[in-house]
Amino acid sequence: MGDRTAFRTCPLCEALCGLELTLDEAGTVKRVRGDEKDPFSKGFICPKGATLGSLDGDPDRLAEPLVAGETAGWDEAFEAVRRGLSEVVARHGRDAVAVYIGNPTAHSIAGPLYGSAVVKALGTRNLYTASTADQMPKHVACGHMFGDPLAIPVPDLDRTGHLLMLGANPLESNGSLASAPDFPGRLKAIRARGGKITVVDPRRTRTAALADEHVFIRPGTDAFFLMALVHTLFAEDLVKTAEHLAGRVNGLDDLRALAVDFAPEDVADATGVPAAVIRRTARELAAADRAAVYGRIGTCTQAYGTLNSWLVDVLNVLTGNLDRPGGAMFPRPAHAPVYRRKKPFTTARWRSRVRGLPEVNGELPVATLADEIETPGEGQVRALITIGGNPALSAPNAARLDRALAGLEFMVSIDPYLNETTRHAHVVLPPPRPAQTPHYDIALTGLAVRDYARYSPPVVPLPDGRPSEAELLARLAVAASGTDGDPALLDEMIIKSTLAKAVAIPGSPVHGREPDELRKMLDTGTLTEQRLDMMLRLGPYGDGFGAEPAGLTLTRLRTEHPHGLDLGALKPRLDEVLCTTSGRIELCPSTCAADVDRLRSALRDPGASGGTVLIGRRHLRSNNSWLHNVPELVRGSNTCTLQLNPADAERIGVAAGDTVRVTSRAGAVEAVAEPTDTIMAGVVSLPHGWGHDRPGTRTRVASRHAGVNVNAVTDEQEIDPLSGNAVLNGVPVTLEAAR
Ligand SMILES: Nc1nc2c(c(=O)[nH]1)N[C@H]1C(S)=C(S)[C@@H](COP(=O)(O)OP(=O)(O)OC[C@H]3O[C@@H](n4cnc5c(=O)[nH]c(N)nc54)[C@H](O)[C@@H]3O)O[C@H]1N2
Ligand SMILES: Nc1nc2c(c(=O)[nH]1)N[C@H]1C(S)=C(S)[C@@H](COP(=O)(O)OP(=O)(O)OC[C@H]3O[C@@H](n4cnc5c(=O)[nH]c(N)nc54)[C@H](O)[C@@H]3O)O[C@H]1N2
Ligand code: SF4
Ligand SMILES: [Mo]
Repeated sequence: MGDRTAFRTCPLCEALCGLELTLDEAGTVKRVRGDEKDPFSKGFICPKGATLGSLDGDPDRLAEPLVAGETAGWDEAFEAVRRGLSEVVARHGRDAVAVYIGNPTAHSIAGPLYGSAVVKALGTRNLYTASTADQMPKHVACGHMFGDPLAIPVPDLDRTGHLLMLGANPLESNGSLASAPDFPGRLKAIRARGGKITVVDPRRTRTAALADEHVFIRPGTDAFFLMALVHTLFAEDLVKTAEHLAGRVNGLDDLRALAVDFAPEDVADATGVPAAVIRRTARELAAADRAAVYGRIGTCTQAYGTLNSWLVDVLNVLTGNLDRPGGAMFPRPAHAPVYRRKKPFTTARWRSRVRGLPEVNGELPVATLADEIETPGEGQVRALITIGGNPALSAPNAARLDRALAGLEFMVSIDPYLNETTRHAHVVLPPPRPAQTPHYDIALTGLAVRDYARYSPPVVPLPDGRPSEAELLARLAVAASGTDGDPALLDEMIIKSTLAKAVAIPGSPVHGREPDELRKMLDTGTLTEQRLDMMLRLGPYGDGFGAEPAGLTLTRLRTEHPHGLDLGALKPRLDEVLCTTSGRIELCPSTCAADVDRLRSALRDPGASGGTVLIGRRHLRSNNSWLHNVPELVRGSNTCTLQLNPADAERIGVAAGDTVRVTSRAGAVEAVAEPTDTIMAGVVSLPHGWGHDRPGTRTRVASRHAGVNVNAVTDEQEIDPLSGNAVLNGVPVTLEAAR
């Protein structure tokens, strides 16, 4: 017996790369390469994927549950969870238990399939996720425009001839809300076929350097810039009433009226972008044969996050590029039935107790979690469940949240590490390592630039008695409900109700059939696999339980397509997607229109601009807060530096390597200066996810490369009002040389 090879999708970022793993007899991952046979990633890999073996074999990864800091058995740990949660619920009610769901749950099967069961079992209104520190504005904008917060158009990278990109740096991040393995290669291909890329960013990033044009913009002012583009399209009669969108768009006149006040000349000072550049950008966008506008986290995590997200797709509509090849298109994931009935999008079905912030997508803003924990009174949060999240580092004003976590009556975390957040937990339940975990990207294939499906079974079997993450979440849901039922019943219930609904809906491939008969046809694997099989078979490429004999099933995906299945380029599908009450695209939703008042007032307030502001950044070898324990990824020079323009460095009297004190309303942090002319004057940048110097953690490598936490400075009081999203970019700060 020697080494063996196994294949799976990389679970680390949104790029969905296929990996080829070499394992020894003991199941240790010895080498990782790109899977050349993956039809989507074609062998592409980045340094994070290449070091997945180190992450997988990290000796600091928890192998067993911790109860009160001591190693415990699984039954004992779950009993502690059941007791801890029921005591809080009995004393303070269901809303006293909050749930925080973090980023890695969007990269797993378990998160999307079982996360909401935990929340439902608790019956709490206090759900928080990393989405409100990320893309919630995009959900809100798409909810209002298309009726479905999950209907997010992605740039059709492989066919576009013109890409206008704002607040995204895919050469470091590998892309987001646009899953595209080898995003850098796809960008280069746009240029190679004669297309143009324009990047709008306060920093000249590696992505900007690759582009044809880089436009510096003052942080937080994209909405002015985008409005001026809209203004120019109308003013110069460049709005294309594309044939395929004719009669399907509401609100064109309202939009034209809104944009009147935002001529390029009116916004040039605020944005720092010359009026001539704005006009030219609008003209080029309108003239391009196939163009896409794409905005990412730099446009979301700011005070006008929803307006930005909305205006990006407004531009895609006005230039006739929405839902057409080479433009911005809606992916058609294999696991999501197209016939599901959707309720029209609304927000504010409830509000947060302390600040009165609206619910969005069933969630409250993470920016107010500390308020809810710290503020006494009826409904105060006394217990917390975290699932794959590290809000003690990732949330705005994380230092405050960190203190708040320490005061909870009970906390349980599903997490492989004892880190800045989970050190506060009374019980930590570690999921198995990636090699032992099955993979299917439920969340991300819905955002991919080609239709694509891949199922990766675990490459190493779980040891007896060790629960998978799906089982952990199912058991947590049972514990949260206060009962001691069989977690398997949860899957059975979901399968039963999904099939019952599917047979009742006219237009579904199984309309009129017997649910019991369908149930018997499901894959013979784990219950998780059976649920996935059901979803694929009911999906747009599925076999419809025999109705389309050549269609997709999980068995077929697993056995015939172990390297993944390419389901083709994106297809126009507005009809399948659109579910607004009017049945049309709402180009000027009233909520967005009303928020433009705020934008207009800010434009008239000359005090609003000026002063130093802080933004974030990402590095290829990092992934939020949790890859800093992988030695290969933190080797070399410190990347947690404060980038600032040489002019600003000179003004405060610091040189490279000196320490700068950065102070905001929320707090202060000291970081090493890295003067660079790649960043605008008046703007400074610190990456997030660092600050691993807290006591009580067990991430030995990360502790030696602690860095500082930028979220000690970001302000939890500043949010985008429509989405509740945190403002992590454009934070007003003052700088001084530290002694
Ligand atoms: N290597 C690596 N990859 C990652 C991650 C990681 O931490 N490391 N995180 C993953 C996650 S969770 C996400 S959400 C994605 C994010 O993926 P991206 O959105 O590509 O994220 P960033 O690389 O942070 O790029 C954001 C850019 O916005 C710019 N920016 C800041 N403020 C503004 C502004 O006001 N206006 C404009 N126009 N630009 C601004 C920043 O300078 C930065 O270049 O990346 C994912 N991939
Ligand atoms: N200033 C600033 N702050 C930011 C950002 C920014 O750009 N600037 N970006 C924001 C964004 S986009 C995001 S997405 C958030 C991320 O915010 P979070 O999701 O809160 O933080 P992460 O650092 O991704 O933490 C992931 C956690 O999941 C654990 N984990 C890893 N693998 C698994 C697994 O398989 N199962 C489980 N259960 N747990 C696992 C890790 O140990 C870690 O504790 O941060 C946000 N915070
Ligand atoms: S780009 Fe993302 S998905 Fe691809 S190997 Fe790197 S971390 Fe993994
Ligand atoms: Mo994110």
